[in-house]
Amino acid sequence: MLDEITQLRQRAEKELEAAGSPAALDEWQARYLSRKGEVKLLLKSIGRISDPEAKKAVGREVNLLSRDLEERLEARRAGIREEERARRLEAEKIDISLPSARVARGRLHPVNRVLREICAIFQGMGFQIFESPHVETDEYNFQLLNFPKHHPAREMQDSFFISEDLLLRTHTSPGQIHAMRACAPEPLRALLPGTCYRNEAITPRSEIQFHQIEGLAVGPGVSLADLKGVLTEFVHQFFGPDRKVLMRGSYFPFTEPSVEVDVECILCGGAGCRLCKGSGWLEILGAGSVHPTVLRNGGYDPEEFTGFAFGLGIERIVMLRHAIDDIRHFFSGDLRFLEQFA
Ligand code: FA5
Repeated sequence: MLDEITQLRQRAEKELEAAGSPAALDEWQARYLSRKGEVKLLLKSIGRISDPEAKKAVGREVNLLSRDLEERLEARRAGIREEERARRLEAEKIDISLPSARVARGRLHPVNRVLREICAIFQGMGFQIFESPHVETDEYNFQLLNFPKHHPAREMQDSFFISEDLLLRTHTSPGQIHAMRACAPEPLRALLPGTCYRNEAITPRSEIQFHQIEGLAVGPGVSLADLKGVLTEFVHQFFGPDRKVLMRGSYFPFTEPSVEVDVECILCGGAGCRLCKGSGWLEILGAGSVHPTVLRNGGYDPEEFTGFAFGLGIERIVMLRHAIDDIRHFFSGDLRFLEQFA
């Protein structure tokens, strides 16, 4: 009987080695180790041995065989799992030596770049950035800035109306009221950059959508001289330290007095050329002392507080700096234009 056990062991081990898949292992397990498997049958046949010593010895051998085969089966299962994993890894291997597809890197739009540059100059003079809504009420865009309904000054800023009372802001000046109402009665220095919208004929110098930066300073004793100092410092930092600045009288309903600010022509240095149309000066912004009514609308007592405000158009400044002849290039989506500002 011991010979029989040895033969069974050899046969089972050989077949186990040959089983190469989980299904073949299941079959092997059924054949040798299941309830009706050969090992169990062997165990049952022990009952027929009459000699107790021999019975014990055979019993021990069969148990040993059963345990060994169980262990070998588990080891073989693990081996097959490992072989399969290795095969899968080999099949799914990624060739990382292949160069990747080039990802085009974006960069700031020239308008945004100049906008940030200008903001940084004014931030250096203590101005703080505020954001205000693009969709405004008629009250904020016009009335609180001293443009009553039907006032002829509204002609200067033809608007896109969403309803009778709502419109796309035509300038960043309504932000003055938002900033003042947020800060009054504390003094403030605010900067309001953003997009503006006007119902205008599109020409090489005018778009229906463009960007402005509004500046506002309010405090006791803030004067037009402070405005001139701040704007001269800005011109010197942005256009160059030798550029002259000219303030001319103008009109805006929300500033009194109002001025238009010119910078010495960057092309001819003031001699007169095609760019400055022979005048030697280029207009860059509108400004003035904040009107007392506007101060009051913002929550300040005009007897105690004064202020100045200015508003500059970014596109026209970028056009000046890079000698761009048509504002429509900026948002035409033509990459050949934009890539020149890498
Ligand atoms: C204003 O919008 C005033 N809110 C500026 C201001 C602020 C005055 C604070 C006083 C105090 P104006 O309409 O001139 O002013 O516009 C200011 C600038 O915005 C212009 O100089 C120009 O650079 C730019 N701008 C105006 N309309 C257009 C347009 N259609 N396309 C491109 N840029 C424009």
